[in-house]
Amino acid sequence: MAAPIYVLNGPNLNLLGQREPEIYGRDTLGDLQRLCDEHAARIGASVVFRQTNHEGELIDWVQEAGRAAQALIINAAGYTHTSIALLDALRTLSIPVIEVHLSNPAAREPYRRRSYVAEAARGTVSGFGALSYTLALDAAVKLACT
Ligand code: CA2
Repeated sequence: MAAPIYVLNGPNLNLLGQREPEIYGRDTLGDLQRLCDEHAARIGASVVFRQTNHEGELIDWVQEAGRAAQALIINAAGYTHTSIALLDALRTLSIPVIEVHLSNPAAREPYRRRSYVAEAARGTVSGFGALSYTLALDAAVKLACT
């Protein structure tokens, strides 16, 4: 059995579906997890799906992914735009890293235009709501095979 793909989610994403549906859609985090599990099964992969509101925990999981995953998909939420500690952790990985966002930060407030995560990622999928995650899974499987 191949190693799983880690899908890590950062702060406030536990509130998905409850606020700002015009920006983030109506899917809950549980819906997203189900979608990822189902899509992974279709493409012959498995997923470890987690969310945290804590920067240090996110970094612990990034390090764990480096030991246990074939690829990492990360929606670091607000930490995308602020965390050099997270960037340092991502930079230590030799597996493919894919940045993912529900919304399109480039089309929003100027402070969302800077992504530290992007500096360590092979690529970014953003702006497609839940579809961003399944597109990222497709990319992760392809990248992990090459
Ligand atoms: O679009 C994305 O996926 C973001 O990573 C979401 C982050 C935001 O800071 C990034 O710029 C883009 C915010 C996550 C907050 O999640 C909420 C979900 C529902 C209601 C309120 C916040």
